[in-house]
Amino acid sequence: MSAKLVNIERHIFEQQRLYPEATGEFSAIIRDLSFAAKIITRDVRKAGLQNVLGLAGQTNVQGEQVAKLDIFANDTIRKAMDHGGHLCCMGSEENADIIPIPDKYPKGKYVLLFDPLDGSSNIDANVTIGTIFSLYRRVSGGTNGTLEDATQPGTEQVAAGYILYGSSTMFVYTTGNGVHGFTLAPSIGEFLLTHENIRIPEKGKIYSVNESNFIYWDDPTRRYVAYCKQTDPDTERPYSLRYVGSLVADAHRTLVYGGIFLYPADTRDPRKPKGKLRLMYEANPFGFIFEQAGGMATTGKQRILDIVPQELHQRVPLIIGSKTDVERYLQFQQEAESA
Ligand code: P6P
Repeated sequence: MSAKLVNIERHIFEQQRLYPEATGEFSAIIRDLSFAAKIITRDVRKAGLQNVLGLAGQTNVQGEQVAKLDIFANDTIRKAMDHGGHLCCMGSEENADIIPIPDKYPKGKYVLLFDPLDGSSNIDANVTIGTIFSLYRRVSGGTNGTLEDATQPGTEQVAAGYILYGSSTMFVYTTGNGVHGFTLAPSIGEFLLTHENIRIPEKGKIYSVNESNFIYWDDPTRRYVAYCKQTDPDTERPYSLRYVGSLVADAHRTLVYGGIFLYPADTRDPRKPKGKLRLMYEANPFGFIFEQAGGMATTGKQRILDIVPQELHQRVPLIIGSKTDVERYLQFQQEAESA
């Protein structure tokens, strides 16, 4: 018997029924995001043909300068999301300030934060890249959204997800009722449910970190990574190291296979033990997703979702993964604190 065909619209509509107070706005927002994902997929898939087809970053056949793919993705999401009447403002990795909703369009009660094309530096190597998004209810009054709406703690998220432009295009999201994955069927242009209620394995055998930063890590992180290389008493095998250098690829593999991904604090500046990754549109959405899938997300000192943001583009250390693996990392941090 063939699996039931559930597209993303049907799934979010059925999810909607779990929230009596929901007004169908989630459905519209996720639907508009999936529309943007299909458009970005089309151009990401042609990226390698720039010189032949005169696409992204070159002049096209009409001699027009075509935007680089990450700018194209940013513009695509803004145009797909700005007129539906569901958002009061947006925040993007590509824009220094919050993005207002044009006066000609109605304003809504949600705020969308996104990284339009994370890992885009990998495009020329044909490496998997992705879009990451996070959705909040507005907290400010008035018509237009404010910076206060776009800098809420991750615990306030009402939805989060990512689009993975890999061997296939996947749309993965949570609204707080599990994590669900959809795969784009190009022949019909629909995202079909392929990974219902994704659960991360309790413990994995893969650690994922850029080891070239070893000299910048704090001592507990160094000792934890050294531990991953020791023979594991349960499996007599050390962990395997996998690192793509594209957050959506590394995070998705960690979610599906289990293990741990780390982008630790850089201790060169002890006054600001920051990492490289951004809180509002990288760490928080993945924090929500990993906790919903039974995993954990921490800075090493604090639960990611509890962080009270100080600014829109704030960077934080990010450690996400299987509960057992992240807890083992935290043991190294706690031992150091109590030493
Ligand atoms: P590094 C890509 O540039 C990115 O922003 C994330 O997608 C990725 O996880 C990280 O940077 C990789 O950084 O320093 O290891 O190259």
